Amino acid sequence: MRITILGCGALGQIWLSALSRAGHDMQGWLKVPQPQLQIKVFTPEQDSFSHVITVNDSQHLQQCELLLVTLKAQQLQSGLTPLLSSLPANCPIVLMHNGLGVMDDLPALTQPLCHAVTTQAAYRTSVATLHKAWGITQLGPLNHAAKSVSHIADVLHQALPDVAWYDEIKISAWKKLAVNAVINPLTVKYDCHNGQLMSVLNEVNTLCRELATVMNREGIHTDPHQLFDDVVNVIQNTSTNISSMRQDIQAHRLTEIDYINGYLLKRARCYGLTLAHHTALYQWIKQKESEYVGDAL
Ligand code: KPL
Repeated sequence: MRITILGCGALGQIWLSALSRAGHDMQGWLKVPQPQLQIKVFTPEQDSFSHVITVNDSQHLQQCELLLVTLKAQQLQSGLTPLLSSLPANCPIVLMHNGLGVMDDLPALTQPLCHAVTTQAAYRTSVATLHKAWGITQLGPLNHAAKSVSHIADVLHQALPDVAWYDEIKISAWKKLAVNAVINPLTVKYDCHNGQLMSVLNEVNTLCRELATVMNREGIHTDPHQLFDDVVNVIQNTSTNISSMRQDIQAHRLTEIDYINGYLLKRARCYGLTLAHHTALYQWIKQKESEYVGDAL
């Protein structure tokens, strides 16, 4: 299959490597074009794979059969919009990012549009990309045209398992948003690894209660105790992680806060709810971002 990956950071590179090894005709799409992309990826078992990947080939894009977008939510509009007119009208687009609400930023699309929610963990060092831990990926439709492209889940599953198709991807996306809305900003507030949040479980509990009120209004049946247990599980299972938001703050990049806690607060307002603790966390992160926002734009 002819596949383009837009966004060649750590997550994009583990997919580039896995899909190349599965025999697909791959290219990467970069904001700043370069002749080719050399990548080296270590699997969780420490096997290493090196690839030289074609970059920004517009002919490849015009014949593309899948566009996998691993840009962060805040980069999507400016990254994806310029590619749409070259992309075949029936080419499925898979958006793989944290958070919700990007549809509000995008123009109307003819292409089938899917959302992928993943727990695959990867990060980059100066010399290689490390696929830190195997995760699962849930894929589902964001528009009507995408209801007939569930075979994409099999293509992705053969390269980097586990991948499964979910017609109700909104449920998976909200559950992931809930985890990110608690862990990510708290690790910035306390400048700590995920595992150190075990010492602020009262705060975790309060944030989960606020989340559950909005999720239930959204039709995602959520028990605050269950949500708390789920978040604590992720804190324990990713205890040595530096959350993606903390990494963004450390690198003076814009964070995904508007698509995580910001989206939650937007939905809460629709139901006349005010979430005092999520509002305070949101403002905390926006304040941090504003200290370097000139460099990040
Ligand atoms: O998804 C994550 C992130 O950092 O964005 C968690 C689950 C919090 C793991 O670090």
